[in-house]
Amino acid sequence: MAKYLLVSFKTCPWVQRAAIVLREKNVPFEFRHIEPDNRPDWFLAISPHKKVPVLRIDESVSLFESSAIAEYLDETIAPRLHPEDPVQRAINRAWTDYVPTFSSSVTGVAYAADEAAYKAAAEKIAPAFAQLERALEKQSPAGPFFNGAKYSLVDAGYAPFLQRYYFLDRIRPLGAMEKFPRLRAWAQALIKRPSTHSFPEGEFEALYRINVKRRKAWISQYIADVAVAAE
Ligand SMILES: N[C@@H](CCC(=O)N[C@@H](CS)C(=O)NCC(=O)O)C(=O)O
Repeated sequence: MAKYLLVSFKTCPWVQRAAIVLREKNVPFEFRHIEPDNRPDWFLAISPHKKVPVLRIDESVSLFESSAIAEYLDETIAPRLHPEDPVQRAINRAWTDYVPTFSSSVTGVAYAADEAAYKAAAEKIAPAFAQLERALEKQSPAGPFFNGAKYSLVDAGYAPFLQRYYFLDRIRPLGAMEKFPRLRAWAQALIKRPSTHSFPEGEFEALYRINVKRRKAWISQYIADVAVAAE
């Protein structure tokens, strides 16, 4: 098997998506964490947009963009996470295309610079959740994953952001999830899945809080203790 190196910032959700796909496929890989404020020259040379993730393969090829990395891994390593049916595959791709819109509602809350920006971002969460609730009604009436029983690339795309919603809700309650039972059950199933986690859960939530504080986000003031454990 090829040698895989995943270059990462510890709390990056897009890196987490790529790591989840590697774990779902039981692929051994080296995780190399670099600091956002001190990106080494070797990294800048292989990352066109200076962003993580980069997946380096056999020390010769560098792939970037988490969606492209996920698709590449799915095309080259079993088990296939995309559905076999082309229509279902198109529907799945359409919903992974919605990840950036969905994620911006969550990260908008996390990194809002003032209360007005926080409130404006928080108001976008329920409409985004409603979209996903409707998609789940069609795709997965019985759960637990996006396509029902079988885990897919859609699950890997949303897991990091659904996890962060709970991190934010524990810093300052947002109360949006309660109105969407299917989404809530999906989020819980993803959080329970071992592949979601690159770090022990409590440690990761603390790292996330430190990152929110580092960015001097408005909600930082509500972080009394970075070490509050996950539920
Ligand atoms: N669309 C990209 C997003 C990657 C991304 O935004 N990564 C962030 C860290 S979570 C980054 O490297 N930011 C550095 C920068 O913008 O300079 C993907 O899916 O891989």
